[in-house]
Amino acid sequence: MSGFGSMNRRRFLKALSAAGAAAVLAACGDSRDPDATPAAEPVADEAAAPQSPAWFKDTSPFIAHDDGKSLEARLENMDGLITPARFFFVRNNSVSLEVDVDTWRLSIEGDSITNPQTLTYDDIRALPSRTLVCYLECAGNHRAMFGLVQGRQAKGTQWKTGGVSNGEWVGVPLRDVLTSAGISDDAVSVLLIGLDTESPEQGFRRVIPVAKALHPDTLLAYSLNGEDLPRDHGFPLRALVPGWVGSTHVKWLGRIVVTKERLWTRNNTTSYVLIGDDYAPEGQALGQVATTQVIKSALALPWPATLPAQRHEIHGYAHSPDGPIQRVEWSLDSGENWRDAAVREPQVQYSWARFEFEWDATPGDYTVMTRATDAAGNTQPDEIPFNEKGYLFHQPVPHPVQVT
Ligand SMILES: Nc1nc2c(c(=O)[nH]1)N[C@H]1C(S)=C(S)[C@@H](COP(=O)(O)O)O[C@H]1N2
Ligand SMILES: [Mo]
Repeated sequence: MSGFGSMNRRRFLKALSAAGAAAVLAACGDSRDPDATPAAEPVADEAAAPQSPAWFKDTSPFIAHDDGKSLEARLENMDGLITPARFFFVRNNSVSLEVDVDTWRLSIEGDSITNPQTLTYDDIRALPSRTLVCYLECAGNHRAMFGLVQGRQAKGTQWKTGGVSNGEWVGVPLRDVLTSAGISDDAVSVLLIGLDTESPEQGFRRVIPVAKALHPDTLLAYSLNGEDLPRDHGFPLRALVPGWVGSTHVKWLGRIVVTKERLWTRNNTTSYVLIGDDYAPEGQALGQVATTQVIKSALALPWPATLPAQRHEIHGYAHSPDGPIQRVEWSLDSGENWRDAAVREPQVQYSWARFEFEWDATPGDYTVMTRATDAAGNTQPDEIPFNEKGYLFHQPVPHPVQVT
């Protein structure tokens, strides 16, 4: 990979934690390999995010958050329906992994599995596959809005609108793999475990209920946008759980454990749980476990945006786990008055939808809002209750735009 000269990346990470970033960067002569492929042109006017050992991809098109784990996509870089992999957001709980596909194995085990399996990459690739266009969104996307809109900051990475992207995925239905492993009728929980040992819980893991695991659209995905899964997005294999929060889409999958008991781990008891006065604790969780995503919309504009006074065609993206987007409205006065935007075809299940509107922008400071409605009749609500970790914010987002 580029960016680390001849130093092996894993050693680089070890050295970083042992000696501290500054010393190692100095010893490497800034860690940048002058012969490496040059970074893409910075796509926004702000300074490029610094390259970090936490990721393989060029980080310059992103907003890199201070936690070193979150590359927020800039929606203004997106034009079509599919997010190019180089602009696709990344969220890690530790760092991106380099997995050797020749020695990689996926094990399927647990007390509800009668025929445990150890599958190779070739085994997976030989199975019948499905292709889905599907958005992937972090449960914390829009989290910053709790502070900006409700005046109460939630804990966690302060994502604005770029903790989401839309990809074309190819994979094997998890259902087929579980069926050949002899999943029994008494199965309750399916635990997906990643290989990232440096995450707070050894191997990032997330439980999904058996009904969702057996849904024919829940995939073990090996391809994004016609290419092998990029390393930052879980090569060689990740879960794709359409409509569910990003944390269920476990990357660098290594083990799947199916059990008769309902399983509780960090990621469904304290993390990825809606905690607050309006969320009654369920099971061993401190609140309601975040499972399906919620309807949202956002503008493909920098935050904040500055536009020249003229007629503009503005676009953005709306998505819902409950079916196609039927309507998107926009407002220039913080939601007092709404007009309809055009929602573009195609409307593919699980995909986000592109919307557009024309705005004859005259000088001034504006708060532009959008509000989506899906075919099932769900609309972005005026107000949602606060939750401590700031998941699933889906009130209309007040986008600051200055027209000069
Ligand atoms: N193994 C593993 N899988 C993981 C994570 C992780 O840290 N480790 N992060 C999860 C979270 S919180 C999100 S939002 C998505 C992000 O997927 P992406 O980085 O491909 O955009 O991956 C999920 N899968
Ligand atoms: Mo996430």
